[in-house]
Amino acid sequence: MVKLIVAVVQDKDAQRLVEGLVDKGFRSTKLASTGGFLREGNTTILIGTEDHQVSTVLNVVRKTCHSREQLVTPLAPVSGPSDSYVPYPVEVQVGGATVFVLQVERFEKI
Ligand code: 2BA
Repeated sequence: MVKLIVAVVQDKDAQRLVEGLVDKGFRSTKLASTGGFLREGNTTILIGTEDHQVSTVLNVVRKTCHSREQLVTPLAPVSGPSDSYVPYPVEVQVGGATVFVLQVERFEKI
């Protein structure tokens, strides 16, 4: 059975992840993506693999992707008085990786 692993990772970790996957013989596709919350660039990696290889792929992700603190300055509210609004930066923890493992109905190389 084939699985598709979709991993959203930080740009800083993407190259190491792809290299780690190549070292273990996995194929992957790297897509430029943007996080909905921070609205900053991140990287989405697609990995098609066999069921029994999923845990090996996840171990490579664990080894290569790290979580980091990031400061975010909230936007001013859309309604209400904006002159009294003081935007305090808040800290969010980003990553190591957000991973989805999907069942693949059919896989063909043509
Ligand atoms: P962003 O959406 O830019 O989110 C960056 C970080 O901001 C998140 O890190 C989380 O710590 C925080 N965050 C996101 N939404 C929030 C909210 N509504 N309230 C408070 N804090 C929030 P991660 O959770 O590690 O996510 C990193 C990136 O992974 C996300 O970037 C997004 O591109 C992707 N992602 C995370 N969860 C997802 C999901 N359920 N579906 C699709 N993509 C997801």
